[in-house]
Amino acid sequence: MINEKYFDLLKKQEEMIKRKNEKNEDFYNGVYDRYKNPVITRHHVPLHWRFDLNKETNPFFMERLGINATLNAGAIYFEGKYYLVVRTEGLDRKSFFALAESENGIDNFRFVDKVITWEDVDEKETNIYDMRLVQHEDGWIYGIYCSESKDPTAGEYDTSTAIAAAGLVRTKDLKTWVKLPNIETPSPQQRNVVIHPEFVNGKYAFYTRPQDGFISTGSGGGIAFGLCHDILNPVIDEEIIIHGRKYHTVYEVKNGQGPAPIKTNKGWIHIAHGVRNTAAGLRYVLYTFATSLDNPEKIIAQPGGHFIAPYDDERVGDVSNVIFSNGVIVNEYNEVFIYYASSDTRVHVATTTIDKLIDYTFNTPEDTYRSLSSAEQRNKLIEINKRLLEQKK
Ligand code: M1P
Repeated sequence: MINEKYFDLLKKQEEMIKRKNEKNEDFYNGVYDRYKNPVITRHHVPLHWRFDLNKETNPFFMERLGINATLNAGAIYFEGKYYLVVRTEGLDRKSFFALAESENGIDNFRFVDKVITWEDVDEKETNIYDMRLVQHEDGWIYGIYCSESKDPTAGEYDTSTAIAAAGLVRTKDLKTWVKLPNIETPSPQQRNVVIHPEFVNGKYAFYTRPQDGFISTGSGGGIAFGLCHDILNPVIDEEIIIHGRKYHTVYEVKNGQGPAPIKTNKGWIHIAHGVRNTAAGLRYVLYTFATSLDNPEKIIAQPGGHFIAPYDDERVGDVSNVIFSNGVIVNEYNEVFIYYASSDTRVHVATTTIDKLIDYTFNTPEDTYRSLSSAEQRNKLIEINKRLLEQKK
């Protein structure tokens, strides 16, 4: 017998899921639109994934397996629908992947079927998260995620030092997932690894993020590029930093490739996250840069400053002051859907177009790296505008 409370909650949840998402008209920067509601929150997770519906075994209708957060979602446009592989975190801190679909990419996202699993080949793997979903030209859809385990060399009383590795799976239908070996790189720690959608010199190409520590970059850091010839035995022998950390930028402390780069006629446009330290802890923002079409490791444009930063309510959550993106979709109309999580808690969308993304990435002035040079950069803009405004008088 199903508890009646289930039907009450289901009705409320349906109303919330079916709610139309509208552009947030209070926000304007000409680059992208923000929306009033997040596209996925923990309240979107189906009730039967959380509650035991049976009145006899759950007389108080308690949530047996609650959800803490839904965040960092991989994204793909597949057979005309917008899919997210959402990092879904239970109350036990363990993240898992869950597929959600929508017809328009902006609202009505619904979790599909049941939680994604694959062959469990590594019993030391403790946590999995932040999948990048990439349709590769070899015909497979690859998912690269962070596979985290306890550092076996941690001292007896150290219960938190961990090792991050790049887990690899692939699928053709988003239903059946094949586990491949983790990607080996020279770095002892590896998160934010992304496969490039095309072969480069006949090889699989990857963006990596070498680090010495699980959290701290140490001597590592920066977005690196590396090649591998065999995806079934994925070994990247060399990681070359293509976009490093730099003093007094939004990526001073660390950075990482977001989703796979977007191919445009001007170059590959990358959306990455950059991290700096503040008195209130780390601040994560998104920034963009472009690399050459012929040579995706060569930077050809890098606008200064952040592209998306925490805004209003986005600032607060489990890990406040964080914007993180590992999913973007470009549809057949060259509309761009950037899925980003705020404060490690919920997923939002920002929409723009390929033309706007190109204009932003290639025409936004670069960081001058010094205050007075930045002031001059701004004064130039003011002078040009003043002349224009005077002509209008
Ligand atoms: O808490 C903010 C983010 O921290 C990590 O990012 P990075 O890999 O750059 O250190 C990740 O754990 C990410 O999931 C998280 O959103």
